[in-house]
Amino acid sequence: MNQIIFHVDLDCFFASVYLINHPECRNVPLIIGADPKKGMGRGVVSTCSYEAREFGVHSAMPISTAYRLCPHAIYTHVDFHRIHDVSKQVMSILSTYSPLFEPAGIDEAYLDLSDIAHSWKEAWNIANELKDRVHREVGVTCSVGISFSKTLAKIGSDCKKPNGVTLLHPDNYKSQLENLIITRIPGIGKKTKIYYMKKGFETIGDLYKYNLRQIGQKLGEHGIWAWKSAHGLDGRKVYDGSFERTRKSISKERTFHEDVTDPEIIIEKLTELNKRIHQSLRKKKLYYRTITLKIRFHGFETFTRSISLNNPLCNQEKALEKVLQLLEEFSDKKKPVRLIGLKFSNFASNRSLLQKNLLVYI
Ligand code: TTP
Ligand code: MG
Repeated sequence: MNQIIFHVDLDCFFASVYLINHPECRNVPLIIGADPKKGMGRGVVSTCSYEAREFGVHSAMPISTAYRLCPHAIYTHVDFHRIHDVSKQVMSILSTYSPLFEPAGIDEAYLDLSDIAHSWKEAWNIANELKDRVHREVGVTCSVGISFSKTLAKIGSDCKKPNGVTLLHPDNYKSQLENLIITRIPGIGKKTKIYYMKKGFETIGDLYKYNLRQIGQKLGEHGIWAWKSAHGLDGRKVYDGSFERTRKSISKERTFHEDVTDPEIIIEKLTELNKRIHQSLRKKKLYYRTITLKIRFHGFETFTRSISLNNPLCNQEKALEKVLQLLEEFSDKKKPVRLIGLKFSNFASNRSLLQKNLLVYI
């Protein structure tokens, strides 16, 4: 029997949170983000209601562009406090549907219903019940993708937004997805798209035209990954938070070709290491409580310094601040540096964070 996986994603989440307390703003364009300052504002759109999307407004767009497209919209700022609160309410409802529950961000989660739903029909009914319950109890809508892999469930949740349920089972997924643009596969972004377009692959259906061997010849390793993803063969399990017990730390270090005395170069390297480690931390959804800096001076004299955080964190900028504080402790050494390294450890999963009401949005 196939796995039965749900991907639940809240609709225009930050805007929906605002609408809970401002029902008078329903059914009109609503834009959440920076202050537009009559078109002169800086910053970006966080999200917007579906009514605003009809004017071409979208997340990450400069707020000045949004104002040009939709000057008559209601503009308001992000209320993180409320957003965390609503996210927590929704997640706690979702987690009652399966013990295999994985929050995947502030407004999305995966659920493994394989041992709970005994047919696609039953899964469909549960998804509709879940969606209605979230609406009834919290006042926001969500969309659900149901499928036999995480990737297809995620693609599915985006198919009938807002407030829709999409079922992609082994017999219908190809016909449902073949006309979608290839960027609907999570992991194929604007840059990778160009590679696929050049090779003549515009839609998900273009991947379905070939077998795996042919795809390997045409598109290489990346294409093989995309082909498998598009066929629901990603092999990813819904992760229930037990990862934190097996993974102890993530670290990276660099040895300089020549010993370095310029603090700018050391800071630049630490910034880069910090960025790269945070890319994997985000992917693995790991929140750390300890940051360690390692430094080796000319002559192999090696030191480590750690900082412990009160609350688990996964935030690149804040981590860099702490790393630079740790570096400061060596400022009187005045010796050439041979190696630097960073380690993030003492992890909490976002599941346990949710339980403790500490989810930090990154
Ligand atoms: P998304 O789920 O990507 O978007 P959404 O919920 O607003 O809309 P959709 O109905 O298409 O799912 O992101 C969740 C929230 O994250 C979003 O409401 C605001 C925030 N966000 C940003 O602040 N900046 C961004 O660039 C994106 C993509 C999201
Ligand atoms: Mg969303």
